Amino acid sequence: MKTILITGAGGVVGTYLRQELAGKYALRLSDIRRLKPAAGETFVQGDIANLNDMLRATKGVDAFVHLGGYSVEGAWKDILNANIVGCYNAFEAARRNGVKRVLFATSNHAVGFYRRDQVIDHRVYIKPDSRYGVSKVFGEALGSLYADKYGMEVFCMRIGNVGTAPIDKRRLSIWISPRDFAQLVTIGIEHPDIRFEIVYGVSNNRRSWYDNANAVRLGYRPADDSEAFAAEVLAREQPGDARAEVYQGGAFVHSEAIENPTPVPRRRTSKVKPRAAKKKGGSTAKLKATRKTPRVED
Ligand code: 15L
Repeated sequence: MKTILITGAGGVVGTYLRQELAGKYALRLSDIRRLKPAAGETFVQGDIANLNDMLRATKGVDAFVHLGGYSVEGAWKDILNANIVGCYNAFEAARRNGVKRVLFATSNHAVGFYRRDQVIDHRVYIKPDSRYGVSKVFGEALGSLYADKYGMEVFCMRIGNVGTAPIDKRRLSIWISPRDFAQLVTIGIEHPDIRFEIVYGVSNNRRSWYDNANAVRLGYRPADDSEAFAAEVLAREQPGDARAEVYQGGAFVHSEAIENPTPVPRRRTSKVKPRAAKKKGGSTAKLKATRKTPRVED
């Protein structure tokens, strides 16, 4: 069984991924905060801004899913440490430890300044909508360098918004279900012919802004479509900022700081420990993001 490192394993996306990949891989989790590994998991606590921590985490793994970092728009020093220094450490530690296959969690915000009336593919010129988006472009560029210069195999997923349901109108176009995300990650781990690829991490949404032909070429067959939630989502939608409505990145195009809109999922089994699920008897859909300041390694 392959051993897969997941950084930022305690965040929203990491928690879903652990649930979806359980039993398929030996999972090595890493996070800045302590996590309790379940059966089939091991844990290495570490800060991605520290190269030595990343060298410990990447030792002996077959592939590396780099989710760790600052997950929304925020202060430059936070983005710099987590997403620029942290991303460099991730690729460099993988290289030094001979880990060829790296899956990088980039974001729709690398291209968030494209308009909503445009359909874009993986070859378009980058148009980041925030400092956060710029940091994701940096990670893509670094991945390209490490692929060309050091022969690494780099799979960049421009993730939309991962969750069990889309949370608003914008997310109807960029939503990805946990099982579709796991399918994409599995392609990134298993596909025999990856050098450097960019794909969109979105489900098969009718309202998508992406031509995800590159993911389809590599075998991606997403099972879910946000349209099933559209009536409910649109009925509760409030009019937003006019500028944000024009661009794919939404509020990221004008805000200086953004809260993570997605709560960490409640555990599905007793194996994964939840963080945000504080309300007694509350469902995932009812939970609000309890965190005021987004953390490093989300
Ligand atoms: C992202 O890149 C963030 O990591 C996530 O928290 C969401 O804000 C998402 O984009 C989004 O655009 O909804």
